[in-house]
Amino acid sequence: MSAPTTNQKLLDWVAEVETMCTPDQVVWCDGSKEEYDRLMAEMVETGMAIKLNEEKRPNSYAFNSDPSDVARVESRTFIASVKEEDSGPTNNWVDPNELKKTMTELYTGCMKGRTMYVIPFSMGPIGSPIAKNAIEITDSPYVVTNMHIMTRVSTEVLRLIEKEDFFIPCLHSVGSPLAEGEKDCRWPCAPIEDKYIAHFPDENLIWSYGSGYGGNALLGKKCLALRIASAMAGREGWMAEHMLILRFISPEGKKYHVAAAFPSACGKTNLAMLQSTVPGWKVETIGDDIAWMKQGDDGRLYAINPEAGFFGVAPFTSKETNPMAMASLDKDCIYTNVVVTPDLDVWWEDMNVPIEKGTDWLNRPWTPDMKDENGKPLKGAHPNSRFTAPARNCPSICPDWEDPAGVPIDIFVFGGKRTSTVPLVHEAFDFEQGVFMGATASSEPTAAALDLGNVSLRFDPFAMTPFIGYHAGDYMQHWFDMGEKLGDKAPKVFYVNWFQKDENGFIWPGFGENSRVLKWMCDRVDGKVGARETAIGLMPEDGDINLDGLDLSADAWEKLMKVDKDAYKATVADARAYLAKLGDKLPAKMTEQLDKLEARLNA
Ligand code: GTP
Ligand code: SPV
Ligand code: MN
Repeated sequence: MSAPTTNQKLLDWVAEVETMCTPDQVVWCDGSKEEYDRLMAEMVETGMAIKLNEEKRPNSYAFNSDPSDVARVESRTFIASVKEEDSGPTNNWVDPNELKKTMTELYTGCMKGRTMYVIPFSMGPIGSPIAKNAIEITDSPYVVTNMHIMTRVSTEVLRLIEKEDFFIPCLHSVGSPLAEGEKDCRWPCAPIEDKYIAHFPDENLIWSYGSGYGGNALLGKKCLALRIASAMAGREGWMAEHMLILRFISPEGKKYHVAAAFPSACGKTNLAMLQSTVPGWKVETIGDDIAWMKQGDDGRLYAINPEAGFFGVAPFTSKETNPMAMASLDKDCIYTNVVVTPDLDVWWEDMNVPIEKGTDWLNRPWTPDMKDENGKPLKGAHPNSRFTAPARNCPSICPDWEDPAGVPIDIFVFGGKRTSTVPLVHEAFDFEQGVFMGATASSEPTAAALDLGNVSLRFDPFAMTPFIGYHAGDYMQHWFDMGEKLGDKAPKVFYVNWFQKDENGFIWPGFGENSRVLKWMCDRVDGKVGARETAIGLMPEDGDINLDGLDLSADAWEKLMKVDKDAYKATVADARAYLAKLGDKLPAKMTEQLDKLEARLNA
């Protein structure tokens, strides 16, 4: 196949990779439906993909991964900056030359027996001034089809690359060459010790080897749009954040824009697609995972979603909890590690749909009464099973979601999963305290990463711990600097926790009911309601969050709103120890905020 571009940089890079990886053939992708259908047909033919029931799930497919390749692996993720101090304590660092040497050995001959796909894609609307043009080279047709949904794959991107003579090179291989005549397996990948998710921020380069899983293999997402982009943003004065973006519209038609950062599997997709229970108020979805934000000419902060689809957590997604996500799954989707039913539909835990039997994510016959080795129900879908859905399928998608100018952010929200201590909602006294709240956010671990070990709680600054492409201290300072630039145009900052538990489970009903909390935030933005001062921040006055119709006792509400000073004092001590790891890159403003919080708690 002759190359459909004249850009010499790109031709040279593709030739170099081809020489190193020695694929059987090279295919340049164009993002067409014909290409998608052809690759899917090939994968169905080889048994990698299952074509789902055309009546129930038109144009949709299911995949099961290798049991070892189900999530991101933070221990195998590297920020290989030239200077070690540019990587920082939240990242694994290796000298870039050394890492390239190690990985070049792995890449040598790694595509034998496979096709090398060259994918031109844009993060953000093609041609928009905020968008980035990139090329992913991969030997995985699963990656190509997922990239079709998650990014804008198009030959138009090649034209822009020719014009600008710039692209972000992203190299991916599953790391599983085939011997002459060897039959491929269902999900090729390399053993954990050979997996590398590598970033070279000084040259905007991504090298990923050995994993086929989303966050490790769809390189436009976490690798480009967060790790490489956050490093660029830090240098250039904008922001690349692990945030959903939504528009909340009042009955009078006033629009409020919210960007919210929760760690992986902590509720971004759900909040982004929320069905408001506040009469007359409505949510429109703009993005569910990543926000790129720049200051506009009017001084405000404008956000775009660089993605084109949702790579969402399947378990717990149901018509009751997230009807907009369920509707997005009606057609044109890819499912990974879910249960496939005998009539070729999909199922997962807490979907609230009855099931008699199916094939589980490990490809075994499965029934819902089966137990694991501990006597607990044997899950049919992996806890980190995912759907890949086009954003255009979502009924709540905002008409302006692809506006290259973005939307002006009024409200930042931080949060995480905390079964105790952290109240339902509080507001920062000012932007600086808001940055402190984001920087000291914490959460209980989820199934979205493989190797977080047995920790019960981890600090997760801005929900970005696994995604900061540079030194976390410099990154925190960048947040303070943005605050200074934005001045009185900076968004108001809030912290939420939907996840407090008592003996009966979650205290707060969550999901659609979270709109009641969003409504309070909008009232605060408009100065319509006051707030009471507490040691940790501003909290709602009684009655300002409408609780009509909720099955919530006065006791339960008190628990949800309690500021447990002793527990917070312990957190301050933990935060000090955690932040000490940033050494002399810890912003002075962070220490100042810690001292102030401690003083308020002791007052
Ligand atoms: P990533 O895609 O990994 O970045 O995650 P995400 O933040 O988009 O997470 P998602 O919205 O998929 O949430 C994952 C989990 O949080 C699921 O188990 C949800 O059911 C649960 N969840 C989300 N919102 C709520 C809520 O308001 N209350 C409760 N109890 N659970 C929630
Ligand atoms: C996350 O883990 O935060 C995700 C899923 O959004 S993945 O893209 O696989 O990292
Ligand atoms: Mn995410």
